[in-house]
Amino acid sequence: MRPEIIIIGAGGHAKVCIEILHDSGNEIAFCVAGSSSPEHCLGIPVLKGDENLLRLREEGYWKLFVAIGSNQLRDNLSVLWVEKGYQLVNAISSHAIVSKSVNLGNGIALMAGSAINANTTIRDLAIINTGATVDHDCSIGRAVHIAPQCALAGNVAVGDRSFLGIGSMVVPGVSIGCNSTVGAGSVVLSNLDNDSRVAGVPARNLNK
Ligand code: JB2
Repeated sequence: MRPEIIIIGAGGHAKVCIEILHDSGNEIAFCVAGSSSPEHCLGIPVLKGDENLLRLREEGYWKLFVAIGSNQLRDNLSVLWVEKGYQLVNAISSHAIVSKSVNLGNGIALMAGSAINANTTIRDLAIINTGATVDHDCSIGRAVHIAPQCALAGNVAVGDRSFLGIGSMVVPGVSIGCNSTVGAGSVVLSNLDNDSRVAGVPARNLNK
């Protein structure tokens, strides 16, 4: 079995995650990305086409990190390749502050300057991006992306695959449904249904 990590993606998100994984002592063998990708991503060779993931699995690689910002794509590709025998690893910056009572899934990215407080749950494939803060007793769903500098107060729940844009804020106790989008800089004061699209201060529904 090969201990080096395979990365899916070779774009901006991959660069950040590669540095975090390297800095925490991991070796990375290859990125696997689309046909228009560069030959290397931060010095890591890029293989083009997902058929390479099958071959690498047969060669004994089993550790996978899906470094793709799109929540839906990150979720879909993870399901597919975990079924083929890969296991998802976490990319947790040594500059993230994570309470010891936090419950973490797999395939998660916690960027530099993020802070996760007591008794919060972060489910598989979530991204807590640079400088974002998630206070106590929060629930962050599968394949959620909390963008840089967001601030979530205590007891906030964010449903699977939702995206909170850069610098948005959520007041205590609010629940955000699945597959929702909160625009950059918004302030969310009340619960949001699944598939919501909101923006502004206070955040207002854009679906209507
Ligand atoms: O089906 C796929 C596939 N689709 C796209 N299979 C594989 N193996 N790779 C795929 N990709 C790859 O994802 C593309 O070839 C490309 O290498 C990468 C997407 O790169 P991009 O730079 O467009 O986006 P990103 O996901 O790395 O970053 C976005 O999300 C981050 C969280 C950007 O919005 C960043 O600014 C943001 N920080």
